[in-house]
Amino acid sequence: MDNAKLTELYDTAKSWVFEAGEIIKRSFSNELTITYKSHAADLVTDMDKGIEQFFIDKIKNKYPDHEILGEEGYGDKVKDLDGTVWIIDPIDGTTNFVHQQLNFAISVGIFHDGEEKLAFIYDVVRNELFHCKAGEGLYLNEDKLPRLEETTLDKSVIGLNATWITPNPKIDHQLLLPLVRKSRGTRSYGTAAIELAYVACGRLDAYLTMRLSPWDFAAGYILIKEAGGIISDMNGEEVNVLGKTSIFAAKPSLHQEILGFISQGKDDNGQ
Ligand code: 2AM
Ligand code: CA
Ligand code: CA
Ligand code: CA
Repeated sequence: MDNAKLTELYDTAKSWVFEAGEIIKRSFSNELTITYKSHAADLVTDMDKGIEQFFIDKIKNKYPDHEILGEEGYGDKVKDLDGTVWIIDPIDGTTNFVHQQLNFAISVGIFHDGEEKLAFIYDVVRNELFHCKAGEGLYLNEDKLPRLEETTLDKSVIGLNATWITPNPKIDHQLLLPLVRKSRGTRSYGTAAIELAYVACGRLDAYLTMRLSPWDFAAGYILIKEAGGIISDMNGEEVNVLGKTSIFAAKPSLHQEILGFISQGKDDNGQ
């Protein structure tokens, strides 16, 4: 894809993200239809579905050969990142959307022939759009943000869900205790997209989570790389963008420091 085409795609995608944001803002005065997916904490609203359908209609109309992977399943069965692929979470942080009407975002990541190209994470209520066109730096609205600098755990604020430091079936909950003890503090926003955007812009120094799907992290993955941060899975391995995975994003040297604690914890537990 040449630069002119990429710029056109960037401008178009950005305008649709803003348009979708307006639809969500207007919805606050209407009653929401809320249903459960797998369990009582796994909510979906008519707005999640409506916004995903909004993007699909726009994309299929203007770019019929593009593929779309969306959380609510109205897109395509995307098997690889050949061609142009949009990975969309229409509302990331649905529980917050329902309970707070705050701390949720639209997340759109666009890949072309396997390469990360464009990303948009739009905090609709705060009017904050975190975005990038690969190679041109990370932006918050109109402002270009500095690249991420190195830091140490004792000076860091870490995004972490409390679930992972209480006994749970997925990981040894002791593993992440050093982060809670040694960092300046932990935060949990309940929206992976915003937490990843916050790492990209430096509001968080790192973010760890155990199980996300492509739509939760695709745009954040692109933003963090563009900002000079490191994003991997919990073992420090390369992320499979089309798979379910743990996610560990951090400033460069901090990523290494935290990985040390994680592997040390695993050794201590004989894992
Ligand atoms: P969602 O709001 O789009 O579902 C905190 O719940 C974060 O984890 C959110 O980013 C949420 O995305 C994501 N998440 C992923 N799988 C989830 C699930 N099964 N239930 C609730 N949240 C989930
Ligand atoms: Ca969901
Ligand atoms: Ca999500
Ligand atoms: Ca969602």
